[in-house]
Amino acid sequence: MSLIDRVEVLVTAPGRNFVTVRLTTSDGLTGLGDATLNGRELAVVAYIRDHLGPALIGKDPARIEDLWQYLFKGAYWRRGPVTMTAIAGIDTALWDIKGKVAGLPVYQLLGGRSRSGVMVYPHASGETEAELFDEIERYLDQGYRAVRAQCGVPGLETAYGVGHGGRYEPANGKLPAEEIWSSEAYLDFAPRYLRKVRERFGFGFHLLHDVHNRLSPIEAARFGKAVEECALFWIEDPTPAENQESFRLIRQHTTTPLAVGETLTSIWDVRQLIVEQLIDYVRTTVTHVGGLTHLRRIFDLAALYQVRTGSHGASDLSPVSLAAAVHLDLTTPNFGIQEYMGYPPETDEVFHTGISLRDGYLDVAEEPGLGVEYDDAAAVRFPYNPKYLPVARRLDGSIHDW
Ligand code: KDG
Ligand code: MG
Repeated sequence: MSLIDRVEVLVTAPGRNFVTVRLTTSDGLTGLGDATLNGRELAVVAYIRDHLGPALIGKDPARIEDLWQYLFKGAYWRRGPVTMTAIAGIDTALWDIKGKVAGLPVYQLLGGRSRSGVMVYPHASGETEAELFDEIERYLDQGYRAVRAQCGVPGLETAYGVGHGGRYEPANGKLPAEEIWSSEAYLDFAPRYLRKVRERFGFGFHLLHDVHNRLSPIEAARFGKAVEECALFWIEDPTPAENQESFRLIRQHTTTPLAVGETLTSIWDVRQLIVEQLIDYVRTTVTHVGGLTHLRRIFDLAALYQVRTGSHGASDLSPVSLAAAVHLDLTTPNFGIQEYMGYPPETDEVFHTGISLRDGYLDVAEEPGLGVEYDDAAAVRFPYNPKYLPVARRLDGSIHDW
């Protein structure tokens, strides 16, 4: 019988930091999983290297479900981003191995295709409206069917989601940078530029917007109402979701669809949002909810309540994460949309994938497993580069949700 022989945690920074789990079996098969937690990478590395990894040696890699329960339920200390990201790296690598053993792509193991491609949305952003409009135009010209729009807010030097001269990358400081936030300025400006986007480009594509937890429930309700005429695909993270019941208030006031989940790490964190139909899209991602084993459970719960999926897919999730997401998206009946920012060329030097993009839809190559190769020789050329996400302060200097 083939057993888990080796557990490696690989850290590389080809464009940005990524943590990758590589499992090797006694008959020489390898599986990859993404375990990147932006700005907290080494906490996950230590958790796998010092705690989970040693317990996996000699275990049967075919028993994915039992290993998941062993790492989650068996651990006593459970949930939370570090734990769930570590479990995700291992779980995803086990699915990769199972696919290789079966000689089948992972989406076949999950039930086969429900669709021919995975609709994605890229990020259009600008410090000014003119820059934002240029980016939207560029994406629409490339055939994307959905675009997320974020614009700098006049009077605020930085705004969430806006790149400064290039790709948007929020993790940018050796220590957390401090950004200034004003909900009043944002609430005044954002509905106006979103309306202009529709006036200029029409309604023939899906328009998305990320509020990034910046509003209170009643402010979010007002925002949702103010943008109803824009027919948004969703507003994302309108308010922090620790108080899941606070979404009732937003729901009572607006028909703008709501999406939540990128920082939530288990089915328990989204249970109420789903079963009370307080959201329309659940955005949990394979890398931060314990891997495919747990994510598909969340998606199945969501299906019972007409909640669709829209997994987080920022470029601080590695191509291994994207591949796993696309395999699951292909099979999920209640799939909605997948976030996709693409990667810089350095990232593609380390992670070789057969993922293709056509007419705004992603697909995977028909390789066994996840279809991703990790290039060790390239990876060592990009050593770990510690970076933090910023913090946000209100105009009076007090800390706000970032
Ligand atoms: O690591 C944090 C980023 O992934 C996050 O800020 C990006 O909100 C985000 C998104 O929707 O892509
Ligand atoms: Mg977001």
